[in-house]
Amino acid sequence: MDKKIDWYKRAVVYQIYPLSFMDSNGDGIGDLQGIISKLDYIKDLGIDVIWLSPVYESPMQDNGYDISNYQAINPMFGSMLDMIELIRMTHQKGMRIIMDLVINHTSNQHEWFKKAVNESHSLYRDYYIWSDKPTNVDSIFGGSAWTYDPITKQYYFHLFAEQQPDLNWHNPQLRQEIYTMINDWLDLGIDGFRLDVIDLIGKDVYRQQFADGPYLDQYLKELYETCFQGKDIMTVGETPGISIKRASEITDANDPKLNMVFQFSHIGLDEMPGQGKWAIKPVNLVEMKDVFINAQKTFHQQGWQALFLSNHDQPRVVSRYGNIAYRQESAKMLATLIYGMQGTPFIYQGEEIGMTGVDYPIADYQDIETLQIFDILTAKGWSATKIMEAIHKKSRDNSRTPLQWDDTHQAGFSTGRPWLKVNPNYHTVNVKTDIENPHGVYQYYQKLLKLRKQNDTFLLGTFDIYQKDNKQVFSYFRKYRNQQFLIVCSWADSTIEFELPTTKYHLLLSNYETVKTYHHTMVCPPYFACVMRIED
Ligand code: TEU
Ligand code: CA
Repeated sequence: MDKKIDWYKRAVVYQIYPLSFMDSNGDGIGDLQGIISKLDYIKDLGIDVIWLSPVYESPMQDNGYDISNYQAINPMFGSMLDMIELIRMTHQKGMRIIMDLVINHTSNQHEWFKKAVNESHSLYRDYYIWSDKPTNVDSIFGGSAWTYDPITKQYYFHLFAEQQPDLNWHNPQLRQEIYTMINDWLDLGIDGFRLDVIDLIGKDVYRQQFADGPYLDQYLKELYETCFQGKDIMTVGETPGISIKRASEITDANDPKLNMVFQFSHIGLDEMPGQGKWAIKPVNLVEMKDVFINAQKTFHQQGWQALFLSNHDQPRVVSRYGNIAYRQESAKMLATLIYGMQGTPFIYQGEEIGMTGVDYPIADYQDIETLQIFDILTAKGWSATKIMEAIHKKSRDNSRTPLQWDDTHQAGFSTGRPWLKVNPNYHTVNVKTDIENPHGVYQYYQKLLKLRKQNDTFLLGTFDIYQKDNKQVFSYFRKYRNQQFLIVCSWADSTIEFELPTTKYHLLLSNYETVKTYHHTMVCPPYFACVMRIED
């Protein structure tokens, strides 16, 4: 094994959404002590790093992505002592922990914003973005990006909810305050950060340049030099609005800014082009291959990326790309597809047991984006049926339902009433049932992650698509030195035949117990996946 490779490239990351992970005190809300009680479960999966979604003080309009105090822990999650204990315990188990850093915006309850709105002449006024007249820009959650402040009689800018005013990164004093805060967390023992919508900080609002704005490289460089340089940490930027090429430049180790990014080009493939996330279309597998070919080839040359299909903003993968009639098969197939590629694997809580999405009535949803879009689409004249169909498919609450630990009261998540309804399928889909099952999803993840760790080909190898025009099978080679793997992933819901490039291979892993082949032909049952080593 090549020892010189940075640890963050070899690492496997597990994302925890604290609200929904594990409730230790029966108030229906997941918390830090709940996480501490489940560290062995995470470690046993094969995890090296935990990414903790925000636990800072927050009015929770956007579940913590609206921070009112960067230096305090939200009491609903626990105390600063609990946080210190979580860091210590994570380290004790041989893992690291990174925090979410939301610095494109704050909550409107942050002291800076409160001072900024109460007084036009406050020093803090310039920490935010103001205008006498709103421009014609929509926020990402829908509706205008400008909200009127009746006290100072100007509009403030927000790319997300109106309770999330955007920070003015052009103000050097604001930048210094943020850097100090980041360094304080690093001093406390945090191993790095996931940087929320970091591609937005270089924006020029008046020239209508938002993602990948003209100041992005400059501010990222300054952030790197002031906070990250020379430290043994991991930084991963969320960059939904950036091209693959730019994402690879930003993560180029020869001009370091961030270790890696979440690049989003594969995420919008079930959307009608240009019509936003709620106008849905079926995924075209060949189109998806094109996107991954481009990303894999670009990052092979320069930079580094996170491998992900899901997170707390995205629907559950089984419901989105797989098939709940083949729940375990498709969960494993999708894992094989994405974690066979080059990059650092990110697993979102619940993916490792094949959790699925939900289809609640609107009254059961909690997500601010979902509730806002319900009103907006209603006003646009969409029928209730069409709106609910879109919400069932795409609402962020799909992935935010409590983690299903067992088949007891509230899926073992809480002794009380959870903040968001538990998915009713917890009687069959839960951690306890899954981990005990040798054919469960969890044990497959363990094997897949182990295979990755044992073979540098997954880490360093080239990526070459096989049978690009095949509309049902996503298959690719990974090659490094004299080793060559072929990954085969069927998206078909029936049994199909697939022509292999050779008859000389050794099967390393599959989501079906028996694999039938004759000559060059492999018989692929629904959602079949395998990893094979090519022997010639
Ligand atoms: O998300 C940013 C983002 O642009 C999207 O993922 C967006 O939330 C999604 O497309 C809407 O459907 C980050 C966080 O991950 C998200 O939870 C926050 O709401 C958002 O930033 C604001 O902080
Ligand atoms: Ca709790």
